[in-house]
Amino acid sequence: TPALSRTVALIGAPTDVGAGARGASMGPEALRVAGLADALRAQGVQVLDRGNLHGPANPWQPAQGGYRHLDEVVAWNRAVHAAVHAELQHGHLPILLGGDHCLAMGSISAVARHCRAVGRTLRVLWLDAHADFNTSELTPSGNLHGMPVAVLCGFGPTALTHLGGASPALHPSQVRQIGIRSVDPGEKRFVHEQRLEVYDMRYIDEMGMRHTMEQVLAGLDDNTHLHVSFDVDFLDPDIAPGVGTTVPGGPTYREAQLCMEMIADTGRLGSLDIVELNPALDERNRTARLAVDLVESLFGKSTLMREHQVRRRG
Ligand code: 5AB
Ligand code: MN
Ligand code: MN
Ligand code: MN
Repeated sequence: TPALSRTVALIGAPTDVGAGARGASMGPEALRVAGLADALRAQGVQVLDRGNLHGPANPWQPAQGGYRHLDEVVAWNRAVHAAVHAELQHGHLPILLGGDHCLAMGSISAVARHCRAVGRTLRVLWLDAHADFNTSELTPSGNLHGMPVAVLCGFGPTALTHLGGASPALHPSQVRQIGIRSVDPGEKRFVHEQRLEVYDMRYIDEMGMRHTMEQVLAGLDDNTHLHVSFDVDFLDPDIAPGVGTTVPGGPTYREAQLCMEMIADTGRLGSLDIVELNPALDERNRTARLAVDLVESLFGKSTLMREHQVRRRG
């Protein structure tokens, strides 16, 4: 499978309105400073940096009716939805630079709308320590970054579930969750009830990342659009301290690389979110640099060497 030779559009969404800690709003610039655009160009991808979207400030208020900052989250996600949808219509591969993970409501609803229009099959890979499947009744925090998967599956306030017109944007069977290790009690029941396909850390420990990704990527075909929603807290906090909600026991550097490499090998990556990076909690931008390193693998960094080795072994 050749490296993806597509045009990528970087879209910054500098906000932390959906998060429980301040600082993810600095994520887009940290990723740029870490060299994201040049790293992608080195993989033979053409890069258009669209700059940053604009939206309301973070009012830092308590939850109302089970949601914190609902109006602000709606405003940001409308902007993200429009920007991501426009790039897809131009045939570009959008990369959303978050910002917190509530922004996946806007990006994935746009991807789902585009796939519906062009008759593509969408599969979403959710790389995260968390399931992000809370509702206003289940949430312990009211933070909307803990709810995007539920909202995309049709559970949430209408202004968010209908960002892309039709609702739900996704059926739970289109989602694969990888790296999960922190799920709230009510959220866990709901994950089971909706039959989300979860490859949690216990599964990865027992079966290995290679087998895990073989399951995650099984059944793809030439009509599949893969969306990767990469919450940086997916990674073990020893290698990725710059996130608001660290959970110990995540994938190692090599496990994360293999995960990205196996996605690259499919040649089906169509869109990407990089979210929850929190430079205020990072050490000299090292988590941002790691995220860039992993994105290089996601765009085929190891492919050439691998083809060479496979050929040599005969
Ligand atoms: B993230 C928690 N489940 O709902 C909640 O980082 C954490 O986008 C959510 O995965 C973490 O508040 C959201 C306790
Ligand atoms: Mn998340
Ligand atoms: Mn998370
Ligand atoms: Mn987080």
